[in-house]
Amino acid sequence: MAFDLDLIKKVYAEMPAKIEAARKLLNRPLTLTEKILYAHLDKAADRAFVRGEDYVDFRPDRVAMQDATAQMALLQFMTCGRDKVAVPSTVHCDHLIQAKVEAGTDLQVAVDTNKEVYDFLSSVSDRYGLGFWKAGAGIIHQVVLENYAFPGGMMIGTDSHTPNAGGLGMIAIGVGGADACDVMAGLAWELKMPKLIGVKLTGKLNGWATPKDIILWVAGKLTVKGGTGAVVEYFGEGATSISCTGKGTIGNMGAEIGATTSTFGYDESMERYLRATNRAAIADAANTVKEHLTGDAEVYAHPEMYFDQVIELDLSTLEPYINGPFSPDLATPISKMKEAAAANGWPTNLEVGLIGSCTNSSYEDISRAANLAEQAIAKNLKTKAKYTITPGSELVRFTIERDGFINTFEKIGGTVFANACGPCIGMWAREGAEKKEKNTIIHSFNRNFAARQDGNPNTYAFVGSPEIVTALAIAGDLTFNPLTDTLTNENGEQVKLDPPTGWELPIKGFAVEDAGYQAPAEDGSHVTVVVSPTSARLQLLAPFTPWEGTDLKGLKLLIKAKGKCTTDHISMAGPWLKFRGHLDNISNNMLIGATNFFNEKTNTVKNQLTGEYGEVPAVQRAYKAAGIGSIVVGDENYGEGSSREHAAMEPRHLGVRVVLVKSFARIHETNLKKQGMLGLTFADKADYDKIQEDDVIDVLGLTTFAPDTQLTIVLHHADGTSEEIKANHTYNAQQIEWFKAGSALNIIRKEFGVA
Ligand code: MIC
Ligand code: SF4
Repeated sequence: MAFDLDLIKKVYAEMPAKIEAARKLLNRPLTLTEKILYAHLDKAADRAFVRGEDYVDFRPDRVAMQDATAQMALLQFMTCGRDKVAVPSTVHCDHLIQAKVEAGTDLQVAVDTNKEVYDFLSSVSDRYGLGFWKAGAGIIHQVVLENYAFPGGMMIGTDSHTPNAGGLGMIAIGVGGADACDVMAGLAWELKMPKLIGVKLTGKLNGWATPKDIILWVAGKLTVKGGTGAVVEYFGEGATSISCTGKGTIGNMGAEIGATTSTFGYDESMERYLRATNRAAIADAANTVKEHLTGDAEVYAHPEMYFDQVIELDLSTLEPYINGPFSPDLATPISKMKEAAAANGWPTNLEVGLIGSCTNSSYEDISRAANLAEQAIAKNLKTKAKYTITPGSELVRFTIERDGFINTFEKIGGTVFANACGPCIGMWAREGAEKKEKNTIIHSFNRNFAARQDGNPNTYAFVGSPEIVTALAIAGDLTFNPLTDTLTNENGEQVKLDPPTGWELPIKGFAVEDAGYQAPAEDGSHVTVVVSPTSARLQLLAPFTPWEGTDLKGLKLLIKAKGKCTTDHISMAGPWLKFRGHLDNISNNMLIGATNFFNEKTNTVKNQLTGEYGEVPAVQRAYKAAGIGSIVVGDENYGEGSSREHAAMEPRHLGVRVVLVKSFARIHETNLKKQGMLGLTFADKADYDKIQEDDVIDVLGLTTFAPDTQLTIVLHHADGTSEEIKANHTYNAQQIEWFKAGSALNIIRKEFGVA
């Protein structure tokens, strides 16, 4: 069944005229990204937008949210006085399921322990007209790809890996909950017109190389910052030669280079996938506007004339990559792993191999991994490392069980976890992790920041394709190269694994008994949404206070964070996920993972009121109690990683006023703005070095706060001297209003007559 077919048909019906108008305006051939963006403008454009400069209002077709971010998004939505969501929206219960024993047991435990939150999400969905996917249905991005994504569409999702839907030719963008709230409330959604990176894929993957290796290679090339503010558009014969789900993997992990999103032109692989997932009607509709669902031929023939940056990759020569540890862009080709591990002292004994997640759990991925498992059995190899499988959806899980793959995995000692995020987001009760021993794991997920999977900062986590993860788990060795190396089997013979084979789509078709979907009530007005005032997990939101109308003076430095400070460092996941609906409680994890520049320690900062060192949230609460504002200073790409707006709401709630950094990751910067915070960057990055531990800081120029105008920062040092530095910002006129009102939501509430 295809959801929202009428909506999709409407998009396609209007598309040709809208694209024609854009073509006239730009007066040149168009990329796919431009076609989709210009076809989703809030108001018809009267000029071509400047990429990387102009803020533009869009009308996305739909919204998706996962349980860990939906709580905050919907708590915000509930305060803005709307009766029903304005565009089709869905909620997916996937992040709160802990992987411990195996799927069935773990799911039951999750259903019990998260009852209050699931009931809340289910009743809010019912009340306001959202589709609800129950715990066990699968991971948001896989479920969206299987049910909602469509070529040429535009969506936003409260999760940074929303670009997974680019695999089906969408512009799908990860955002914070406040952005989702705007769109669900029927408002336009603003984005800076992205720059365009073109990736030309030539040749064809062969042997052990997979779509995952394409994005691992791209991540190595562009780094975790390289895609910031840009959409990555893949094209070329190599792009059409890979499966739709393989494209999804590439789009998904584009989040790891900071890209706004990634996308691919509509092709036969997408048509096959749509038909296989019961959406022939969408494929038929897409076929009627085919030429609009891909970039113009002239663009792909001369990409350097139309993209801001072009990179080219010959898939025929691509070898598998392993990225990590601790960062997804540290790319090592498998043939160089032995050297790299020795040179860096990475522990090579592999303890666990984990496949699956939202990134890599398609039928194709699983069938190819199962082929390797079958080879291990046939060649009498004993699997040396532990091995786990996290299916991305019930549709995939049911089908792979029917086709015998789960049975094969179990024969090599594999454990199947629930269709959920599990180990990918620290929801992994890994035995012994608390001992914090140095050890190595490899997975086919997308992120490997320190402590992300099991809470142990000494776990060296590497990322590879499901095929490489499986081969390495069989070998139990990070430096095993299945392309060249042999293994000793149980008979003492040397055996070699053959390159994996599998099926793009199930020959017998997909099957499922209960996909886990719950449709909303036709009329939800009678549904009551309960939030207990004594709950530890849910808390109704009180609006943030507006700006006081003066410059900010006397701010205490809370922390000068050193080096990588991702949203995992600012608002840790794992055990803290349970507080995602309770702002005050989750604020107790604020910045506990960030390294204090002055003592190189985490979660130990100087309380300037007492001179003593304390935990970051506690010190900040002391400033709040004393009515003193504070400032957080950070390094490059601050807030990289996830979309969680808790990383912006916690400091806001606890009284941090300003975040001043060398550079921001896109979603986090927007989240700060939406919540009424000041997110600033050093005009001169070297000024980061001027910030001292006991600094008291003023921010001047706020009474004349205007776009493209610097603010002045005065540092009052403890020795009585002071110095002035300049800060840049990217606030436009509208965003300055958010700051003044105390948050973007305060403005919406006023517009809808709630405040
Ligand atoms: C992640 O992969 O880090 C998450 C958990 O999916 C996040 C969202 C969240 O923090 O809830 C993301 O990527 O946006
Ligand atoms: Fe879940 Fe991991 Fe995917 Fe995020 S990246 S949605 S935590 S599986």
